[in-house]
Amino acid sequence: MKTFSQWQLRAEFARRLSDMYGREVPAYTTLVDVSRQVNAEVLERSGAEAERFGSIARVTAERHGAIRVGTPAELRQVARIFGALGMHPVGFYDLREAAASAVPVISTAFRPIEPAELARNPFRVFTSLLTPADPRFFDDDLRSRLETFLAGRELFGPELIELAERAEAERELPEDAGERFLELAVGAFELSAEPVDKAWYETLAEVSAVAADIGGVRSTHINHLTPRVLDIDALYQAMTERGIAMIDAIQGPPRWDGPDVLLRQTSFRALDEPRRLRLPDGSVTTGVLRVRFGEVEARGIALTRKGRARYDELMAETDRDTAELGREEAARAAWRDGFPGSEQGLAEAGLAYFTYRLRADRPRRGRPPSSLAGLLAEGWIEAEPVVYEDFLPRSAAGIFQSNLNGEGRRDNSREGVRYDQDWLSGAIEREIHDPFTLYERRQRASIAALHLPGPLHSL
Ligand code: OOG
Ligand code: NI
Repeated sequence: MKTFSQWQLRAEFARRLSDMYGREVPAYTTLVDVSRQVNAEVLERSGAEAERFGSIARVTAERHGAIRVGTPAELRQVARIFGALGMHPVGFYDLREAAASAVPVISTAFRPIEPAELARNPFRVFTSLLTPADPRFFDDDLRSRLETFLAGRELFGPELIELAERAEAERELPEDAGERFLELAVGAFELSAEPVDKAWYETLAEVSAVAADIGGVRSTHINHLTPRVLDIDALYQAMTERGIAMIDAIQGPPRWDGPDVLLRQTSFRALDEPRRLRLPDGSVTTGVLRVRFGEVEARGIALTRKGRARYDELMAETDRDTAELGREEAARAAWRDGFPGSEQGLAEAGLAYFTYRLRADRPRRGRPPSSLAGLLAEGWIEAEPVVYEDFLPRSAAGIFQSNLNGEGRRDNSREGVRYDQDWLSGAIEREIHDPFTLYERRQRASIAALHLPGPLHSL
């Protein structure tokens, strides 16, 4: 009998979720279509160069999603479902601090961590947890009403959780069980038809639209699904030409002549969707809520800690110079002066991660040089960029904006629970992997696998 391995479950889950979301949010389908067109054009224009950051098969199937849950117990269930798919929590993001768009959540991303698994299917899900014990957002009364409401709902049924545990433990499922698991898992993230309690939803929306989205309803849903595109500037223009209004701009590094770095993203605002609302007198009416939106992204090279610090400085410099030069010009100037314009420059300055491998046409005689720089220069090895698999807090804060109408309400004078990475890891009851460590390990493993004689100096 056929079985589903973990990666097959992951790829199948991503595909079925995408089909479901496309039926529910037609603008998403437009985004996927336009991404495909743009990718085909880039492939034609640049050939093999276009696949430096992943094969076209990987990139075409590649998606990330975002979900939001209310309690540590719900988050642990999510971790089991993603664990079944070979996805592990990586990185910690605190979106409560973001200046203009603070939202009461902390987040991590579930994704594969092994290179072979990423190559098979890199599906990742940005996962946020509400922070009811942050008194800047919730007073004691609202916090306790919220916690009572959340304790009384069930997002994932026992059958789904049991199948997830089995898939995680056995690293595969027989065909029937796999089919059932996929059906239940995709179903858990569909938008529910159950009426929404209007007064309760609005109470939370006064604090934050994101709080209402998470804690104002008795179910959860995928709130966006993001295809990957090889030229995000071309995509932005094509979407605008089709009359779809995107958020102000593209988040992340600017368009420039140097290597693609980290992550660039853009999105369109949440759309009006008809929903059934329950009024205080018990009657049900139809209204509109805006909870789901579309996003698209381009991925580039993963930066080292040092590279990331440089990146953060350049973003700050861009902010400072924006008033004078305009954002695009300020960004271009900062990057031109402050960042290497080539992959080689990035490698030499230790700003980005690469994997190295022996070249087929390397010299067959003589002693190989004893440094990576020498090996590269004399044609013994070649470097391949490591693609960035994670998210950026600032872009994430920008993406949350797609859900926000007003600023919400916040009282900065009070302090509460310290929601840091250790706290989140304790809540999930799993280790949260450090993204830099994962990239570093990958670079090291590739150097070790060169099996060159003698000690090797790094660049
Ligand atoms: C998640 C926002 C973060 C991204 O791509 O940075 C995100 C959310 O809206 O729940 O998806
Ligand atoms: Ni996203």
